[in-house]
Amino acid sequence: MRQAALDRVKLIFTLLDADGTGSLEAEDFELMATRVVAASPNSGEAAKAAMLAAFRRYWTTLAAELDANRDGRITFEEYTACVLSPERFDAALTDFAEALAALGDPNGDGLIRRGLFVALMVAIGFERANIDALFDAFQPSDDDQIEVSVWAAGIKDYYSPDKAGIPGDHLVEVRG
Ligand SMILES: [Ca+2]
Ligand SMILES: [Ca+2]
Repeated sequence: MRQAALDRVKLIFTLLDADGTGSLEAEDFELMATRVVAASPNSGEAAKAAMLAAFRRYWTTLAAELDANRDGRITFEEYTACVLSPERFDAALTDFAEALAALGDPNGDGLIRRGLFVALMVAIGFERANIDALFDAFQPSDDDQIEVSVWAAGIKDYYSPDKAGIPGDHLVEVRG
């Protein structure tokens, strides 16, 4: 695996451990789903429900595939196995990426404003400077919006073990 992919996986594991226990449990995904949905108050109920469902599916998929010792929690060691066989998570990740991108587009015009993008990514736990760098890398329009499809694709790239030099790497950089 490429180092860039490993760095991305490390960061996302830390953020997914929303309650800070040091491992991933079902509660982490409930907590983060609540935070993320709360960051987009103008989104419709269907979009919010889809986001919640996507977080739950993400957890049940991870638990089914990665909880090697079946103790209801996923350690970092267990989690890193996900990057070795990304195809097993493809459906859940696609679901998650589309739900998150849709949440960022309350008026359904296919575009996401920087303000809501930042709010959602802060809710997940990323740093503001990294979020702005990522948004810029997605090449926003003159009125500072990006396409929903670009973001959804970017989320999937983030989890791809063979990708390096992608916009998502901006999330990992330590920025001052
Ligand atoms: Ca946890
Ligand atoms: Ca386990």
